[in-house]
Amino acid sequence: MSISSLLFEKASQQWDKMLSHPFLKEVGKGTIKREAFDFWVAQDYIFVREALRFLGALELKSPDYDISLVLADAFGALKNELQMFEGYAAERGFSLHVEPTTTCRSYVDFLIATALTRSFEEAFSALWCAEKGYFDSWNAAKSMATVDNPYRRFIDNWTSDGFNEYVTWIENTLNRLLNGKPASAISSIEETFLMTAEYECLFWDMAYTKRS
Ligand code: MP5
Repeated sequence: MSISSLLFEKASQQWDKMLSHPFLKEVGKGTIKREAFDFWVAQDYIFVREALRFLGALELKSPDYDISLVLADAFGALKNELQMFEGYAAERGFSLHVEPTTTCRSYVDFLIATALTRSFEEAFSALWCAEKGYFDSWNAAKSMATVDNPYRRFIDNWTSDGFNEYVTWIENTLNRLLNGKPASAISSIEETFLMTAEYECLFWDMAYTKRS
């Protein structure tokens, strides 16, 4: 069994919780309360800004040039996402300059600490979890969405062919890097992957309840 399948199997409970989350259902149906959606926008804006640092730490530890180049493109994708959030907030007339919730702060601190203090592979598994989590989550919302869904730009962003390719590349690269590693190296990667999946669930809970 590939490492990615193993990780995915271990996190099946978190994945089920994530994909059946009422936030995503209501985004898909277009019935989510605007305040809850806007709350998520402001918090995810903070997440993506901090993700630049996480990616920077990964880039610094990149084991080869091919990986470095793909990560370099990912910075551009983050910049486009930040502009998407800024455009939406400007249209809706709310400020993105808010304090991070405890969940948001803890999640980004966890990712950055992982990238700085653990192996590249371990931090890369957290990246895969976060990106795969968003790809699957937004596809779950998409499966319920009509063409006139008000959140279409967000749905399209994380369900695009380009994003799918990026997520698949992370998965294949992770499998390549971990092929033949001893079980002891895999166990801490499993822990990090599971913790990231937990944080993904908590992030949806936080947005839905508009609480820390
Ligand atoms: C992502 C995100 C996806 N924007 N927010 C959370 C809470 N998890 C994952 O990352 P990216 O870099 O926006 O594709």
